[in-house]
Amino acid sequence: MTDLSDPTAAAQAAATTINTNAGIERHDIALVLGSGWGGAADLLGETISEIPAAEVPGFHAPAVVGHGGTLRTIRIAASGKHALVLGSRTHYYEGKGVRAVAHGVRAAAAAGCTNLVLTNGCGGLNRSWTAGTPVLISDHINLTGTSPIEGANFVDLTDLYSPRMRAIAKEIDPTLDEGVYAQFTGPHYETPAEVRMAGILGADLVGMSTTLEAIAARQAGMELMGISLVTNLAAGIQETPLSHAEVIEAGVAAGPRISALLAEIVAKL
Ligand code: 8IG
Repeated sequence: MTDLSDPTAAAQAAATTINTNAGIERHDIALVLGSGWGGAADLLGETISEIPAAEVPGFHAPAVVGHGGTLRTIRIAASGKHALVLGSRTHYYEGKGVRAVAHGVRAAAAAGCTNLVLTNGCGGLNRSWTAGTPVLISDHINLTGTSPIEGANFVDLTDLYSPRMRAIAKEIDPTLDEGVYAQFTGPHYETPAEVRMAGILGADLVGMSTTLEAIAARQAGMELMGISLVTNLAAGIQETPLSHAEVIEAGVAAGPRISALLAEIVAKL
């Protein structure tokens, strides 16, 4: 396993493995699949290659059951472009450090990807979002207390979640709502008081991923969007305790809708 002491070199090494394995010079669009999104890439197009994450420099096997562990190359019929599907992500709560969290996105950028779709499963604060509702991320609140950027690099995050890509998604599904995503470190879910706090701060969605990757992607010059699958109402908003089984179930139920949505978005990029 390549260490991440030089994040740029590690991303470059991973990109070489990824592009060589796929037999192409570059990829165009990257997708990171979060909880509930595992099957959502199946409609994108023809899979031309696949590699276990553990065989790509700087990557490692996923920590969570229900998170896939491969990197897949899919040829998109509509455009002839190549999508790189990262079937798993490294979460900050794994304790591998923020370089490990950002590595997948940096590798995708080094592999040539200029567009990125970040997906996740999360808790929702809006009662009208029943389990299985996809929500576009309009902006984020990073509550992790850290950044993937090191040194005095003052990266602008205005319009981080591309208005152009969001417009494409809403054109495809005009019923899509938008919301502000707050990233907590996890791995525990929030207390009801923390969920109320997040709401007061302006969050509509609470989760354990995405914001650090989005920041790294912006630094790398990618145009990105995020889509959350609300797999549960956030703690205290739903009456029953949160369970990982419920998260998986909501993803399965939402599968057809989110798969079609993702495929149509990617075809238009
Ligand atoms: I799936 O309710 C999923 N991931 N922080 N809170 C946080 N992360 C989550 C939640 C949630 N649901």
